[in-house]
Amino acid sequence: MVLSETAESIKKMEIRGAGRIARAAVRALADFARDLDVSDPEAFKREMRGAAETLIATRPTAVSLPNAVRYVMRALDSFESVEAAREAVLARAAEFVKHSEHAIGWIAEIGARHISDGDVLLTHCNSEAALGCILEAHRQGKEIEVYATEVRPRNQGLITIRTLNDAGIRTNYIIDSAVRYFINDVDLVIVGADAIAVNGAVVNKIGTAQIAHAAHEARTNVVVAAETYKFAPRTIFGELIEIEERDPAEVLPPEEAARLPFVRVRNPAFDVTPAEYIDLIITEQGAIPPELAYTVIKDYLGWRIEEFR
Ligand code: RI2
Repeated sequence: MVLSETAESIKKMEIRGAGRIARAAVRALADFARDLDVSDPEAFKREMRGAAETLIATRPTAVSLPNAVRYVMRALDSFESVEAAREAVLARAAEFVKHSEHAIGWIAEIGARHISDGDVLLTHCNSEAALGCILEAHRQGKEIEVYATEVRPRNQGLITIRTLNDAGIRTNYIIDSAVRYFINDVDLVIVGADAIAVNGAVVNKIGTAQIAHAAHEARTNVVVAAETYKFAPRTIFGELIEIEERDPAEVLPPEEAARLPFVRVRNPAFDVTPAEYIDLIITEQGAIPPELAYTVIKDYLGWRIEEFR
C-alpha cells in the first residue's frame, strides 16, 4: 500500500484503533523511506516530513499516531547520507512496531491480574489493549462474563463480540444506552484509550465518560488499558487534545438529514473521562493511578517519543 492509501484507510477507519493506526502509519512511513528515490539529503528530509504530516493529519485525536510518527522522524535529526537516514528510519520504525506489539502482551499480563475469577466485566468500543487483558484472564482459566456495548455510530462493538465469542467467553451485547441499566451487575469496567492527558484524564470512544460516570456512582472500578505512547506529552504545556468530529452521515443518512433543515447532526468520536472516575491505568510499564500520568510522560516518553523539527 502506498502512503496516500494508508492515510486514506486510516481516515475512513478501515484501519482503526489507536495502536493499529500508529503501527500502520509507521509501516507506511518506512515503506515510503525505502522507496524514496532522491540523492539529496535535504530533499529526503523534506519528502519524509511531508509524508509524516500527511499521516498525522488523518485523525486528530489518537495521540499514538503523532507520537509514533515523531519517534520515527527523530531518525532525521542528524545523518550523513540519504542511505544512513533511510536505514535509521527503517530501524526506528521496526523498533516501534516491535515495542507496540510486545506492549499489548505485557498489558494483557498486568491487566489480567486485576481481573478476578467470577468477575463480570464491561467494555466499550474495540480496544486491543483492553481485550488483551480480558482474553488473558480467560486464558488463565478465570471464569468471566462480559458486557460489550454496540458503539454507535460505527458499531465497533461487533468486532469485540466476535473476538469474545471466538474465545468462548460468555458475552452480553447491549446498546450503548443500556449501560446504566446493567452497571450494578458489573464488577469492573475495562476500556482502552486514544489519548491520556498529563492530569490523568482519558480520551476514549464517545460514551466512555458516561459509562465511567455510571460506574463511579455504582462504586464499580474503571480500568484503562493503554500503551505509554497513548500519553500526550504536549498536555504538559497546557495543550488540549482535539476531539475528532466525524461526518454526520455516519449518524443520519444525508437524504434524511436534508429533510430536516433545522436539525444539525453532531458526531464527536471521542470524549474525555476525568481522572477522578478512573481507578487504574495499565501500561506496559506497570499499573498506575491516573494521577501518575505525568510520570509516564516524563520517564518513558521523554526518551521514546519526541517532537520532530
Ligand atoms: P487500542 C479506538 O478508536 C477506540 O476508541 C479504542 O478504545 C481506542 O481506539 C484504543 O484502541 P477508533 O479508531 O489501541 O475506533 O487499544 O475511533 O486498540
